[in-house]
Amino acid sequence: MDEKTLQTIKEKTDETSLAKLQAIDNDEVNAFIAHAIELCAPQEVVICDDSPEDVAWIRQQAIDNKEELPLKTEGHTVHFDGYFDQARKKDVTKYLVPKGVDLDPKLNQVEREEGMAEMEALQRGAYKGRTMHVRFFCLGPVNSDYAIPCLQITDSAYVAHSEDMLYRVGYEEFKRQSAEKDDFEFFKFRHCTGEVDDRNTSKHPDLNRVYMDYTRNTVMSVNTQYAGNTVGLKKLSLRLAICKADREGWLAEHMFIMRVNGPDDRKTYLAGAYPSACGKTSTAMIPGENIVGDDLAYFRVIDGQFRAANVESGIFGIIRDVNKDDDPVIWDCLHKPGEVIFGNILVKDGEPYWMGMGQELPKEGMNHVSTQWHEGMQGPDGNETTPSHKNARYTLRIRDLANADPDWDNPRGMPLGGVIYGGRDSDTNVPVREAYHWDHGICTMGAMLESETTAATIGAEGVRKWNVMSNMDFLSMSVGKYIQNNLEFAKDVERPKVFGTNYFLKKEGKYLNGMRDKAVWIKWMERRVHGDVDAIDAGYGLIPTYEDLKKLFQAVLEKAYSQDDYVEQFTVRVPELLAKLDRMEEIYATVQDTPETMKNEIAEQRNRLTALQETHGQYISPLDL
Ligand code: SPV
Ligand code: MN
Repeated sequence: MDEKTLQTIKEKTDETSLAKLQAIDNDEVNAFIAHAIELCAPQEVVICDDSPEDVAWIRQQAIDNKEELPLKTEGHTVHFDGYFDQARKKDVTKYLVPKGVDLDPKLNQVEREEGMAEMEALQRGAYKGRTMHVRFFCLGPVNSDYAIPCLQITDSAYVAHSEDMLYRVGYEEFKRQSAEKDDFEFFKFRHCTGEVDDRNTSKHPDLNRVYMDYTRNTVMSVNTQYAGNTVGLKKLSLRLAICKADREGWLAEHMFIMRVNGPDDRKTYLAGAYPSACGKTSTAMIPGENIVGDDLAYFRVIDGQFRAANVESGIFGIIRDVNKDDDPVIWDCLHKPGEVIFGNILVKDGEPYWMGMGQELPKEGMNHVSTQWHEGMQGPDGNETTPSHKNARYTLRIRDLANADPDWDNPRGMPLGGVIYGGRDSDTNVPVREAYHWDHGICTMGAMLESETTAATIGAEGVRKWNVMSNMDFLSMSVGKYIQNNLEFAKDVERPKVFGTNYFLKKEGKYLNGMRDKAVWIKWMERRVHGDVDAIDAGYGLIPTYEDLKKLFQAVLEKAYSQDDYVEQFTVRVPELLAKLDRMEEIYATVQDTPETMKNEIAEQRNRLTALQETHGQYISPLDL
């Protein structure tokens, strides 16, 4: 370490902390820490390693400084974010781009020098009187091809504690990679809580900014507590990982990974991308199957196999509607002693409550609105408030879930049998379909993914939003290039089958499927991966036969599945399908670098559907195909 850097760090740390840094002995690490000290002016700097003592210390810090409040059940705490800081904010999340660079007109960007000046002004002196935590974590399994070491600087013990639950520790990984690799590369995050009120929430949510310096693998955020903006390894890292994957020829995806249990102990791994509120976590948590991860997946070719690893070691899940009957495994974890952080729920007498938990909620208590919330209370914006926020969350460790796949941490990841794209769609797609081949799936399922807004989102209900691979919010390159990368990935090896799901088909305002039916679709996909069952060509993909579904409904749900239900659910809705192609052609006409393959797949889909329309009409029963 050079003398100046050493002095800057030494002034704020004790010898134990300093020794930990010296053991890593990396100039870029030291420079990032020294710069944070100079910029943010902390009272002290604490550097943690992977030891259980350091991990426990951080957890206690979060409680001592009241970022987390203990609940009645041992190990449970609650954390509150400010009223205006309950989710990721797209308008203040921007890429810092070098002069003259345009990543894509669809992405939020600011010229690097300008954005950096704004960010540094907001972060200057932000750690005054506070402790700067320096933490080392790892995205993906340590000591694996997937591993990306990450350096997190934050003055929030809640952020550091959340990262202990959601990610693998990475101090030893830093030491190893720094010593072994000439081209050692890591991600860096600097988060500043900013000025806070007596509830530890931002006084200046309007000055919340999240800026990605993708050319330097760095993300900075300020004036926010919400984990989606502060926990560097979550969505901040996904944006950097998409860039890195582009440089290195692999894929970083916004997907769950699950193990589906087939006949004779067969284990089949599926990954799935679903926009918010489309059943992503509940699919990964289907009873009888096993979860690997619920949010971030890296795809790589290893030893000639298409494999995927869970980037995380925990779940930051939506708690709304988690109830005993539909989510018994999560419910159990949220009620037994053990480490859980609840976020933005309602607390009464030390017990957590949330909307949709299947029991009556107290009419008053402590929540994100007030320490003395009561029913009918208005928020600072004059809107009526709810007992828990619609985006209220829980944070827990995968290993604490009874259905965790014992292999979830495998450094080689999992061989993928299938990739699923699922959206919320009331009138177009059948509940489950299979692509003809990889390119067809990537283009017509992944790149054409749409989801309808729900009552829970701001604005009109039922508006379709285009969301490429459910990764639109995190793309750090042009849309066309990202699709092209997907098309080209793993060209020389056997690729997974691609499926499209839709749990939200409606007739006259009523859902055509029950919550549990997805357990059947998942089993059908598993059978298709191994060629156990036949499928019918529906012009825009392959759909199940009635006989196969009837058997699976009986076996999985002990439910009699009628032929009428099948016909209704699996009717090919040609006008809606063609309208979707029209929408997509319109959208992709505005994407400058739409791959030729994409244009061809859309055109071929249109040809197949119009040909079907001529012979079979507008609404085609699967029995007539
Ligand atoms: C999502 O919104 O996709 C999440 C939660 O997984 S957040 O951390 O906000 O990204
Ligand atoms: Mn997510």
